[in-house]
Amino acid sequence: VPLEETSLPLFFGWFLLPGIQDKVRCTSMDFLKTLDTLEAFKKHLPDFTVEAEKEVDLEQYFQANGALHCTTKFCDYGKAEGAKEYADKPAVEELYGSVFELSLSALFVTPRTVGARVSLSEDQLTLWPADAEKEAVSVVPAAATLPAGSRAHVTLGCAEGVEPQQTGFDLLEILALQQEGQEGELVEEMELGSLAYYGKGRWLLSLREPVSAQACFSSLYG
Ligand code: 2AM
Repeated sequence: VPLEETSLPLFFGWFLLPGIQDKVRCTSMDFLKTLDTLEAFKKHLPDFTVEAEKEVDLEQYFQANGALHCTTKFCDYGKAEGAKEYADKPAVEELYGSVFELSLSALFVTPRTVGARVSLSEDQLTLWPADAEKEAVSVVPAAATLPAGSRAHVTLGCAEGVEPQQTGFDLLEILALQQEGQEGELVEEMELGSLAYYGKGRWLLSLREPVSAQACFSSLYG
């Protein structure tokens, strides 16, 4: 059945294949387990949570949600702006069901979310909606000046009461700071890569070796 004859999904995106989902979850858990024991993290704990006296168990703090994926277009069953236009894009129709290699290049943690940055290739950018970054400007003004694909991420967990789309905003905020020339405070060289602090509880681990994740371009009706 051609896509235009079916109703529109909740969202389109790349869904990580099962084996790699486990690997990414483990990497994320290892990172969280290490991060909350670091002196630097403890030093900045008041930026992370208002309960400054307490320790934070990051593995408990974030709740995992469903199958790991990188959203391309949130369609809300057709109610979202540009949903039909996206579904009708030739690239979307042609590549639906194909498996891609996503490159997860960094992990980031904020008081709201934990996620993985996805660095999209030229081919993968053909599936990226042109307005994805601009849609975020009411939350992250500098998003308008960031390159297409900057918002691409895999949500690994959200703090209680936080909506998943927050992960992309948190990533854009960090990338906007980098674009302004703030390199972050280099905190430590970890086994996984270098960890930098961007203030306000925002942490970025640039992976020494990006994780290559096989993912199927598809959609979720939910
Ligand atoms: P996420 O991509 O940051 O994880 C279902 O809710 C999926 O669509 C989630 O993966 C979620 O966030 C994403 N999502 C929800 N609302 C969105 C929105 N308004 N814009 C973009 N993505 C959204």
